[in-house]
Amino acid sequence: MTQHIIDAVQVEQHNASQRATLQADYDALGGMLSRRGVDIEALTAKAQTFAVAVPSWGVGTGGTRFARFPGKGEPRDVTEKLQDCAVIHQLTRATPTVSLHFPWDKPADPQALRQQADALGLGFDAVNSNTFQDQAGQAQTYKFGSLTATSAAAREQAVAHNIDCIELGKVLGSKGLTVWVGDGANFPGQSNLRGALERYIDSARGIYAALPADWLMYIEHKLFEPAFYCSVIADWGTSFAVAQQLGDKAKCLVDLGHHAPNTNIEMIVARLAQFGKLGGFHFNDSKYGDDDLDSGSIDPFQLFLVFNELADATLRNPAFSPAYMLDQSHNVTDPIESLMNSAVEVQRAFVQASLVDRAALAAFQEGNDALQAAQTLKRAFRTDVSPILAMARVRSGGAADPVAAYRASGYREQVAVKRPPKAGASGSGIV
Ligand code: PSV
Ligand code: MN
Repeated sequence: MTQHIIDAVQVEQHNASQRATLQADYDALGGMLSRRGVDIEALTAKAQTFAVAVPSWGVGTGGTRFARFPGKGEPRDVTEKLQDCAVIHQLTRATPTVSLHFPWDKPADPQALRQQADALGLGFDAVNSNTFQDQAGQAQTYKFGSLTATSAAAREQAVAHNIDCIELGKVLGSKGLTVWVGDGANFPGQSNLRGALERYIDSARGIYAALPADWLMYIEHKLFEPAFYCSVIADWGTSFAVAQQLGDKAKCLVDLGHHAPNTNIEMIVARLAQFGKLGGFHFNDSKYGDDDLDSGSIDPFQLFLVFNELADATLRNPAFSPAYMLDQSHNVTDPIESLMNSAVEVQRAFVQASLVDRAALAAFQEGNDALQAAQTLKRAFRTDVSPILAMARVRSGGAADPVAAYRASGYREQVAVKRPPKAGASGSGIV
């Protein structure tokens, strides 16, 4: 029996207050879709299957390199992070798993953490390693790189940390490891470009060898930051080459903020899917760089186009199932609200992409009717599927309007009392 953090009666009362309006909107949309030959019930059932993992680090207030402005009642440890994640899932019914980051989330007792997650109705998605920071007492520094460091001892330490993450993940029931390194150079000539990648592949082989048979290793690329001249794993081509070198269990992870401005991300998605190397996503949105803004807040059409490619890939191979995760930083909003909204925005793109008339699109493409092909996508994108999303949530036991239900619950005020800020927690910025 799942333990609910928000009183289920309160959620039910909230839903009752929305029921009549929601039903009217749902029926109107159903009528409109049926004239297009689309069954709203099938779409709602599909929406109910959607799931995206919540990043444990997303429930705390983020920050920039300049400052961090802590929020009230921030979770102070991994158990409190799980409670916040459970609220997000309880109200959206779209986030059944949590992606942990080690050593930030290293539990004193991994079994006990798994039991807590079970009780809250949560599971664990891919675990993330962190070799982009030094930890207190660490023997080797990552100042000049981790998996690609010129120092063999630093590389060995980084490999060992990734293997520790796998071991912890096994106890937690995770099935994947996401590897992102900040390694690179700030000056031309600082690093031998080929040598650094050779060291990366060599280190990554050591991690890959420790992967259980049913695990995947997700290689995450990022154009720049913290290395501002060149990053070792800077683009999807490098990520793809590395994944090819490592083997079938290595796949590429696409973080939507990790590309040059104006990059055609949906094409990267199509390419990786075509060659069987698309492992998963870190969803967020971006205006200028790796902004980690809320999913769908800047360019919802791009998110839709990504899902349009995923829908195409799924039609070609029904077994195709990349891992969906959010990776965001919330500086001016309540992180729980931002994560709920973001999960819904990703789910919205998933449902809208299912509305694309694929036979018509294929015919327009075949006939080189560019205008009608584009309109076919736009027709799906312009359809407001909000009533489908709300109905899916209500039917799955969530809230018609997650943010309204959350605010009415008073959760943030309650945890603000229970979770006084840690002394010295603070001020300093993180990227
Ligand atoms: C790096 O910018 C990144 O996208 C990686 O996924 C990290 O693990 C995460 O952000 C948190 O810093
Ligand atoms: Mn990421």
